[in-house]
Formats: sequence, C-alpha cells, structure tokens
Amino acid sequence: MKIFVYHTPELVPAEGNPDCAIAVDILRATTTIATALAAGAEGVQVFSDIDELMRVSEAHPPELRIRVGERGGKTVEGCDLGNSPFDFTPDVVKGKRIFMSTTNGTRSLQKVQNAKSVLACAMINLGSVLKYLRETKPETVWIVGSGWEGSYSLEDTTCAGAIAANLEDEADFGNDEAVAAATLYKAWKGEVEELFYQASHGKRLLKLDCAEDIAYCAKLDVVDVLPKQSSVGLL
Ligand code: 3SL
Repeated sequence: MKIFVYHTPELVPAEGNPDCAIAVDILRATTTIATALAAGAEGVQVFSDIDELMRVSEAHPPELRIRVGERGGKTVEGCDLGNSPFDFTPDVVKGKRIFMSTTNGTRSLQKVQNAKSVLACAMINLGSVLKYLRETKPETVWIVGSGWEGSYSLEDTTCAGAIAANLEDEADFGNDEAVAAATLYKAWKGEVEELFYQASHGKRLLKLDCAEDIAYCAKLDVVDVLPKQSSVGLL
C-alpha cells in the first residue's frame, strides 16, 4: 500500500486514478456524512453546485429526501438542513436520501469520483476506514483534504495524518505531505480537539457558535460506518 496525501482538491494530480481515494472534511462535511449514515440515512448524494442539487433532488419524493446546503458555515436558503452533525438524528434522517452540497467537502468527494473506490473519512469513523484499508490492501491510496476554498486546513491534514500514522508499519508514504501529516497527527494525538480550535475554520465555526460541533468532530471512533461511493451515492 502506498499512501499519498493531498491537502486540497486542487492539488490532486490531473492524471492517474488511485485504487482508493479518501476524502476528508473534518469540519464538518465528512463528519456529518458519517453521522447521517450511522443514523440510518438511506444514502448521501453529493453536489458541488446547489442548483444541480435542487434539480436532481426534485425527482425524489419530498417526504423521502433531505436537502442539505452549506456555504460559509451557514445553511443555504431553500435547503432543509445545514451542515451541523447534530441535526442528523435518526428521527430526522432514517430511511431518507440526503442531497448535500457544502463549501469544500463535497467538492473534494467529487474530485476523486473516478477512483476505484471512494470513501469519506472523519475522526469519528477512522477505525472503519482503517479496517477497510487493512482488509482490502489497495495498492495506491490518495487521502484528499478539503481545505477551505483552495487553501490548506489543519484539521483535514490531522485526519489524513491519523490514517497515515496508523498504517505506517504496513504502508509506504508516497509523498512528503503524507510524512508531514503523520508527524502532525503524532505530535497532537490526544489533543486534536484543542488543535481544531486553533484552525482557521475552527475559529470561523466558533464565531458561528458551533463549539459543540468542533468537539464532536474531534472525537475518535464514535460511529462504526464506512461511507463508500456507489452508483447512487455514499452508502
Ligand atoms: O466546507 C465544507 O464542506 C463544510 O464542511 C464547511 S462547514 O463546517 O459546514 O462550515
């Protein structure tokens, strides 16, 4: 297994496709996706464009769909929910299809759509992703951080590093970013919540009164779910 880390979707190579691509958007899209699936959502379809989300979801029965839209941390007008994982409870999402567009996370998932397998990873489902990698042993793994509008984000690199660091005895690191991410995670292991408050998006979310979201996003292995891309979205 050879692990490559890319800090943002923009840094993903234009050529080549990995055996497994893992999108990471700790604050908060991949955390929310894992939470929604663990709560019984039927699946999550991601869109980079809100108009496209509205158009495609129109064909789905309204009582069986949830439209999720976030821009700049806030709920998009006309959508049912924003991106706080706490809104995705079983009574709200069970059996429903989620149509989701967020500022950065859904863009990174779309960017790696052509990989042989595509996963969404957060701290809260790290163990499930590690188990999948250990069992399937993909030859090449790309871990793609979502960043913020094209720039680096500390929290996504921390999670990328958590994947890489846990596999360092079983895998090779394919680029310096993977080495750096693993080093970052090992330096902050056990204190990732504190680190997330220092991240620029952590600060942005604090201004939006989302401290509880950050604390939840920093938790390790609270759900046993593997969001994996299929022809009908992440299941
Ligand atoms: O950028 C994203 O995709 C979102 O996760 C951002 S937010 O945490 O919902 O503000």
